[in-house]
Amino acid sequence: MGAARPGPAALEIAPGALWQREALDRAAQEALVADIRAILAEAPLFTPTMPRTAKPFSVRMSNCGPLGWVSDASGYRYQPFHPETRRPWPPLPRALEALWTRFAPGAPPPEACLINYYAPDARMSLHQDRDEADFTAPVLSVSLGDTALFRIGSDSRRGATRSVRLGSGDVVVLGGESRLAFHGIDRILPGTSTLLAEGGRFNLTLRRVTA
Ligand code: MD6
Ligand code: FE
Repeated sequence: MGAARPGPAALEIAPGALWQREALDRAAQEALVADIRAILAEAPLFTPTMPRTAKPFSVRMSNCGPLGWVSDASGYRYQPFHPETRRPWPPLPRALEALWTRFAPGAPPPEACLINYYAPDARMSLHQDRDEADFTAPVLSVSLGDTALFRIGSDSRRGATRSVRLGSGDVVVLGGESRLAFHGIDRILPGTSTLLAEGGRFNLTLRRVTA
C-alpha cells in the first residue's frame, strides 16, 4: 500500500456536474487501457454515421456491457450486439463497475459503456445524452490519453457554456440538473499524454439504459 495522498478536490463545473481530476492514478489507467484493448480485440472500433445525412463521425466507437450505443441510417439506439460482427458486446470490466459504485452510489448498475476513440483530429459536437429510458441515474465518463477540451452548458442548446481540459484519469459525472446538459469535445491536444502508444484519447461513458 502506498501512503495516502490527498488528490485534487472534485469541482462542480455546472449544477450537478462533477469533475474529479485524477480519479484514476497512472497504474489504474494502464490497467484500464489493457482491459479496453482486450475488449476492442473482440469488438473492434467502428465508424458510426449520422442518421439522415449518413455523415461519418470523426470519433470511432465500440461498447462493452449488456447494451451498446450505436448510430446509423436508422437512428441512435442501444442494442445488445456489435453492428458489424453481430456478436454480443464483451462484459463490463470490474474496474468500471467499481468506478460506478464510487461515483454513482445507490444508482442501479450500469448497462452500457460506450468507448469513444479520438484520433488527433477528432471532435464531438454539442449533444445531450438522451437515448436512455431513465434519466435518474447519472452518466459517468472516464478520460484516458491526450487532454481534451470539454465544453458543457445547460439543457438549452443556446445556453452559456464553460470549457475545461479533461486530462487522463479524470472522471466527469453528469447527474441531477446536468443529466441533460449539452456537452461536447471541441478538440483534443495531441501529444499531451504518454498513456496510449498510438496517441489520441479514449473516453468511456457508463450509462444506465433501462428504467
Ligand atoms: C468525451 N463525453 O468526453 C465526450 N457524455 O469525449 C461525453 O459525451 C459525455 O463526458 C455524458 C457524460 C459525460 C461525458
Ligand atoms: Fe455525451
